[in-house]
Amino acid sequence: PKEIFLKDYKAPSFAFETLNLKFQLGEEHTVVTSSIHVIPKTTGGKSPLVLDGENLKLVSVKINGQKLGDDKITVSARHLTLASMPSTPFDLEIVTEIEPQNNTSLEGLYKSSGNFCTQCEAEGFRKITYYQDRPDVMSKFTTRIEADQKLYPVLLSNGNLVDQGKLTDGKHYAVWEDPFRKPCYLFALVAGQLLSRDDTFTTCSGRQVLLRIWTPAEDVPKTEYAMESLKAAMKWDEEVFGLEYDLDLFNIVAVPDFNMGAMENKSLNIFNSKLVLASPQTATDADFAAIEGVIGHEYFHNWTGNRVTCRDWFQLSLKEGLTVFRDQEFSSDMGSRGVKRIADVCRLRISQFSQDAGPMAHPVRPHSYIKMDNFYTVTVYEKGAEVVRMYQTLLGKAGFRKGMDLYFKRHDGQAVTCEEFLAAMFDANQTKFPTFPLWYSQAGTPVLTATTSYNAEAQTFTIKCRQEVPQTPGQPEKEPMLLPLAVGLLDSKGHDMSLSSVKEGASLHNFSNPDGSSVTTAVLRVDKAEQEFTFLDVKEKPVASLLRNFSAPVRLVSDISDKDLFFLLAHDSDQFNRWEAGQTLGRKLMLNLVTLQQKGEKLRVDDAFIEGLRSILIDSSLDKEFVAKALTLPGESEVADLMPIADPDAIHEVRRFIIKQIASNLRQELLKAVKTNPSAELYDPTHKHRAPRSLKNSALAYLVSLDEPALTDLALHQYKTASNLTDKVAALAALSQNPGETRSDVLANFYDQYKGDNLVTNKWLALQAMSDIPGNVEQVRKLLEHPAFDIRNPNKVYSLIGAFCSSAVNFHAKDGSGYALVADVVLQLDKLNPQVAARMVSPFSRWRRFDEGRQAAAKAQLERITSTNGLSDNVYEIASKSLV
Ligand code: B3K
Ligand code: ZN
Repeated sequence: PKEIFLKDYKAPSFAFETLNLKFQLGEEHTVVTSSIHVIPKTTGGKSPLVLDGENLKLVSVKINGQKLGDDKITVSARHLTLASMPSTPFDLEIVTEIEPQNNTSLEGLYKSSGNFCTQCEAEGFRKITYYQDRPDVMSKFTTRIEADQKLYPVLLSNGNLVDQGKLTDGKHYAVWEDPFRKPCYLFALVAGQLLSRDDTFTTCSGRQVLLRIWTPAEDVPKTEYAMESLKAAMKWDEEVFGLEYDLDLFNIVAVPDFNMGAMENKSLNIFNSKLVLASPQTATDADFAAIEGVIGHEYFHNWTGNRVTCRDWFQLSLKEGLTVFRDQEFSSDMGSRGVKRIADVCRLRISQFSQDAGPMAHPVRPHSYIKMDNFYTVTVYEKGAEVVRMYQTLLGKAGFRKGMDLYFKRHDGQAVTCEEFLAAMFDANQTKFPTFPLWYSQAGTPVLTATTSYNAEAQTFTIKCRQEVPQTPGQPEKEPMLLPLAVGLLDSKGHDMSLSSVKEGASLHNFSNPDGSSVTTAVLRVDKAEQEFTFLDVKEKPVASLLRNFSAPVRLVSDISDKDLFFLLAHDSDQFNRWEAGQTLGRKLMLNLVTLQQKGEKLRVDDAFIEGLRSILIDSSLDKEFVAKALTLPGESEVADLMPIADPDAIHEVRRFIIKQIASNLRQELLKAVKTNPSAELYDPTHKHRAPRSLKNSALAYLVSLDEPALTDLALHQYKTASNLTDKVAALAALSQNPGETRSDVLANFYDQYKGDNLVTNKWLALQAMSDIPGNVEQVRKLLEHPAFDIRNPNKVYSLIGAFCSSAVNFHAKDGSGYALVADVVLQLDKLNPQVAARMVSPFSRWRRFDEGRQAAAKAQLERITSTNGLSDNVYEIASKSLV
């Protein structure tokens, strides 16, 4: 397999000005005719034109209407090379044949439930026709689709419908024209039996946009929330970023077979059904929230990604980090900002920090790849979003907006790099942070160590900072980089002190808000390996709230005492840090108990910890969704990442033990939380209604962990009477913690009730797959044969195998049976869908973190994978890099 490097980037030597595509869709094969107006960029000499293409049958090539001689054409497995091309503009016509009905990779043109659809990002267009499949080749697309009218009544592509009509033999056609130049990864085509929910949106300049969400007829009623989310996203982007939609039509199509969540094709977004279809009885609060977020995300790409796109795939975070940041902000404004931040940081810490500490660690802008699909990662997306958030933290909201405005002013219609984004941000604010660009090139999570001291006489408070960026593959040495450290100081009553000034080296910085109000959170710029900041006029010994709102994606190590952590948990005005204080205490407690567990000693939970949680639980002034988050212990994998040798069994035992201790000590308060927060008869997914529901269901899970008949009955009652799927699944999840007859009965009952609905049965698969009950490996193996499972459908693979890997005790089963199970599936799946197969290899990548026995077992499976003949590049890249 060939590795591709950022440093080798070369601009294309042929521009493609216009592209006319004709699709003759058929059951046996589909004929694709591509007519390109080519503008050679190199002066003099007749250079060859090298086009990308995979699994295509070449029918003919014409230059300016003349058939090109065979001696000028070279076809290889990945390319079509056309020799001695004219040095003046010319028309190129290429005819190819493809078989979408046999395309199980779900990239390029394929069939899902009988309908034709496409997925071109990153490099799927080359499975449709020969082309310069790279984002810096932008062209004006016109697409003509011809198909059987009965089988495929709806024909869609990007842009505006400019012509349609009947053909002979029961066929019909449609012609779509996209006025905006775009790279081929944004091309889309859909043909099939679909109906739409229609609505309109009037933009800020008064233009009416027709909004259409397409699904099979029976699913149209389930698209209401997606439509509401779309309208909210369009309005939000106008209000927050001044960005208006630029066409008169916006289509979304939901398909059941899709590798990822969704795709932002220009004016024709294609979505995985699970991120469009929702009803109170078939989707949970989490599903509704995900729909809102992803509908927003894909819509926001219209500006950040489509109008301004990437020069090459190494720049992926230019559009993805930025668009994730935008969707996070959108969801924050729609719901609870604090809770959203907590959820995003959890995800970052659990998945991205772990990736950054392992063999697959790569910078936000990777230096190389074998398969680009493998780099749609939490690092590019979530850490990339943190990088964008840091610009905002450093420049302020208004400064950030100025930067965005300048970015669009300079680069609308262009394919650019991360440097251009950075330059727009800095130029718009007439500033420069010399070490900030390192966030794009250095992998690894910085460790920020903070030591604090108070000088009562001088009334100063000093924070000593040390930063270190750990080594990562290929990057043994790192430079210090700019970390924005947001700090607040609490007085003895727990109130924020007003901050007057801070001294750093020789420079003094006075704080003042533009509106004259006092500053209570200061953003320190940590950019040296060692650095000291001294706050002046600090009247009493404060408790420091460091890294407020998680102002930089770092591991913070501080000398803060448990007493101060409890104080922050009770008082911090920064919701994120209030939650984080509890998490820090939880992590410490779990690590301590794991040591005891490993020594076979008796476990005990401090009263202070329980009391801290009790006061949060009974504080009626708090957002109930926040309370639910604060009651949740750090995850097992988070704790595993902090241990020299991860011990999944001990961590699991300890976490279960603490949960039961909390449940038995807070029984009355938890019961009250369950009883006083019933769901309203009429389901409502908004934060106001979701918040009490999440608290009630967290409380229920705690209570059921005690495995007492009365408490189990409480959950059974909720299971039976629930009027929405959130409550039903929460009760089912709570009950399935405890092995036994009740568990099997409710699981069977649930399947019976929902077996007709794939999206709901996927939850049933996931719930069983991620279970920590002993010996679950065999159960998951059996589920592979269950009618609810289908290896060709990515959602089902994620639900069964993806979820299974999240149960540390079973995936990392001592006997290696969990590893063997996943490897079996990977090898079977690789022949069908390499992209999804590669995703299932990732959980292996942290194998060196475990004891020798597990290491040997995991390594053996990785070696078994890499030594398999005919392995895809996708799986090869992840497996072989994991072994290094
Ligand atoms: N841009 C797509 C990702 C497509 C990935 C293909 N391997 C979805 C998104 O981030 O919006
Ligand atoms: Zn995206």
